[in-house]
Amino acid sequence: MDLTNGAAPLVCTVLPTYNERDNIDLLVRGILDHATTPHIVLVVDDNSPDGTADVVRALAAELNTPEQQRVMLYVRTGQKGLTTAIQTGIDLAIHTLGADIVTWMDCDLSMPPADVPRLTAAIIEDGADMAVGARWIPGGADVAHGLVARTLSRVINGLAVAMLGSQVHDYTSGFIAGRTPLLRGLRLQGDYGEYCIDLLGRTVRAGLRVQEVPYVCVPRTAGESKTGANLWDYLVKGRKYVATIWRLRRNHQLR
Ligand SMILES: Nc1nc2c(ncn2[C@@H]2O[C@H](COP(=O)(O)OP(=O)(O)OP(=O)(O)O)[C@@H](O)[C@H]2O)c(=O)[nH]1
Ligand SMILES: [Mg+2]
Repeated sequence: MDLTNGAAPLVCTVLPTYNERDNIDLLVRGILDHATTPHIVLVVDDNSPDGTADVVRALAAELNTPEQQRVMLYVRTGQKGLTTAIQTGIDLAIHTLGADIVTWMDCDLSMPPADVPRLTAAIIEDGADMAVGARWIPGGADVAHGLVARTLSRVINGLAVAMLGSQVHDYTSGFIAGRTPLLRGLRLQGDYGEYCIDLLGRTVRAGLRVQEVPYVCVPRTAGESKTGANLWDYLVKGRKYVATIWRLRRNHQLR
């Protein structure tokens, strides 16, 4: 779809969930309340034992009408994992729902739902191919994580900027919006932050336009982190992130 031809584009926000019962209601309502274009929220839940899917079913029953489906749920039973959940959501958003723009974010309310239209505006109004919510630019911040996690994130993102390009300063963001034609040709690969470095790195290196939108990452108040929060976990993740940056850089040089 030509986003400049005046018709309002359809945006689909993919929400990957595992045990987010106490966050998902507020998040879905927040996204729909702030939406500035036709908007569908698609929750991809990995059969969470805490009953996240039941909360989404209740929301769908309340907010959907025969004319307008605003809340959709896809429950996966045979598969688990953040990256494949997002990819499943992107595929459904594009091929089943006909979305023009797909966005996704964490569901722990650490990424403010009010910022979703700022990401889509970067595409619709400013002509970007992809928009990324960024903590490490003026106006952005991370008040969710401690000093060690913030420092490691800044060091890894500094390395990514030096090796992959300075269009992006938060390669591990996970708060993304992309045009359908771009996303249709891409497959996410890697775990958690790795997939994000890989996606943004490939997009930047392909010469496409990525626009950053500052956002403030706030602490999760309900539910538990799935990625752990001790120094060892951060170092294990960090090693994988550096390996991803290095692989992208080497592949580009070889080409
Ligand atoms: N569908 C699905 N979603 C997942 C899975 N693991 C994590 N998620 C979701 O991915 C998002 C990020 O998970 P978090 O636990 O917040 O991980 P994180 O943001 O790296 O960790 P914190 O920095 O501690 O918040 C949340 O929306 C989770 O519910 C999974 O296996 N399947
Ligand atoms: Mg989180």
